[in-house]
Amino acid sequence: VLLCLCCCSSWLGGLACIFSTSLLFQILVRPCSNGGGLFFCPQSPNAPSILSSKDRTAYHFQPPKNWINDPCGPMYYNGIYHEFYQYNPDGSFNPNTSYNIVWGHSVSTDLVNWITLEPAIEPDTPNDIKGCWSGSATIVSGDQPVIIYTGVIDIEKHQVQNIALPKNRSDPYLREWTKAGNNPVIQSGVPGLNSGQFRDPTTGWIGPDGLWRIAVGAQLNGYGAALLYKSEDFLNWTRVDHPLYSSNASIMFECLDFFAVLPGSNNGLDMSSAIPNGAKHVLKMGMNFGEDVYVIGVYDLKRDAFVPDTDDSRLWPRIDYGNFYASKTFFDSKHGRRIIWAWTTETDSSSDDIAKGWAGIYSFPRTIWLDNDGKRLLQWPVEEIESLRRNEINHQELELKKGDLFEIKGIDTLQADIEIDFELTSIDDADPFNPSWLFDTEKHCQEADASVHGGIGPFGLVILASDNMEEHTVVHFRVYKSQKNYMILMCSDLRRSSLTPGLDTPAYGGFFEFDLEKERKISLRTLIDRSAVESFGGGGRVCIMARVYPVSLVDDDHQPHVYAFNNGSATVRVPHLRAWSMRRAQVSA
Ligand code: DQQ
Repeated sequence: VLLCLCCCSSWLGGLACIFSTSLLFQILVRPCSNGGGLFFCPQSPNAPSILSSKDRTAYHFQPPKNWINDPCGPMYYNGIYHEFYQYNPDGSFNPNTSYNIVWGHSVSTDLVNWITLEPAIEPDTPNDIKGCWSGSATIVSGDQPVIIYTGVIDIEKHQVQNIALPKNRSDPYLREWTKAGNNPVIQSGVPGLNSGQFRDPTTGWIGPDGLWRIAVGAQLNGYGAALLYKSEDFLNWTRVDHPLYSSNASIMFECLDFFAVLPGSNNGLDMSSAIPNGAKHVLKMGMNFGEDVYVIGVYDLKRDAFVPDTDDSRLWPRIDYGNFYASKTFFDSKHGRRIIWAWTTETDSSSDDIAKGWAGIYSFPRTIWLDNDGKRLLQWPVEEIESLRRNEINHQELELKKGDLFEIKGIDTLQADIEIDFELTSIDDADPFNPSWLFDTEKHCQEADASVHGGIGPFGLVILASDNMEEHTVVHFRVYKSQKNYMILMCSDLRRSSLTPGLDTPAYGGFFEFDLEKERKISLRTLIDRSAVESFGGGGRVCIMARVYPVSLVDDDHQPHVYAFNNGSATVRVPHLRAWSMRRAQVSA
């Protein structure tokens, strides 16, 4: 069904409905192109506030109320998944200056539905009196869960590392935690270390000498470092005299994560056991206080140091190119997989957050593994998400010519899971790739937005679109030919997502290399959850998490629209399009 679109009614002084889709993009873009965006329409001067209960997500994790930031210490223990999180018990504002952040605690049996418990760790000793900051959980000797976390000890925010243990291991939910008598187990006191930038200990791993190791993020001599510590019993720690890794790519590494992956396998590896030969290691670093970057490399056991495949930090990929920070992985021994999730902020104002009574969500838990070529991590929502699917709709063998839009109907377009494959009918029309785009992909997504015709692409999804297209979010691909291979650009362009002024609405973007000679299909999966839009491109090679607050959700009783589109010269086929409405998960009770 090729649709009728109504756009820019106020600007054109009347309702313009366009039935012919071949000229659709040209016509839409021309009268509205002064802003440079597809479907660009002038914004209403008095756009209403975003405040709407419709913005609260239905299946992305968040506690019933208040502010959250980093995920902390995720683990699977005795049949239960535990999620701890930086939580402000006092309200839905950033507690940065109130010094009262605690470890919130929720549990689940399926990573989809969650039960909220009382906070697990609160600032009540001199070793954490100004805040219990981020950290990790390790299951020691197969059955002893141990949390190691950062304590803030004064208003200058000096930091130390502390341990907490479950009070009663036979409580299935591990509700109560006791702080170790020998806290702090790690203090700063290292020459060149900034003790106000010394935090977020990793999950432990076992070295070839049978000793435990952890890394702590730090600023050492002005640069980012992963300080390395060793222990026999996980309680008493000594520093190794060189860092696991350090780099001038950032002045500090926050929320480090260090784990092994096996090329060619999507099974996870347990860092508490011996790592098989041939495994690669991944160091994930929170850089520049907002970007989760990873580097694949080798763990040199002799030197006890991580050696990245490339030191050129400009080439380090992001775990996710959108609103996604402080991510944490854990080994799920129930399914033998590694799981990752991260904090996604609100992008509205802090006064809106206070009025809403909540702020911050988590990306949906994703399985994470190494691509066959050993160069890239792949991520995909855990399969348990499928328990939320209902009302499947299915289309096959669609053809999208330049300018075509195809409306996806029959699902709840506010809460949906959409899987679509785009098959290229020819790859000869790919425009040449310019490697400098890699260094500012967001800029390239703005310049080459969905209204700019390319040889192959843009094609993708238009989602959360209002009736008249004044508001819409576009997730799209563009195909380029590089010297060696094909490079695919994926963008999640939020610039027209809401009429509300003052929101943060970037055009996020990331590139991935793809062998189109071998495989002509580029897949896109997008999870729509009210104000969350989480997309997985090329089978999870590029992921983009985003937040949007369309005004039409506030006032409108009817559903937003979702379309598949193509605006490139080459026709693309859609061999399969499947979409589902998504039930509400138990995440807020
Ligand atoms: N958030 C925590 C810190 C961490 C930062 C404090 C990253 O431990 O470095 O809430 O978002």
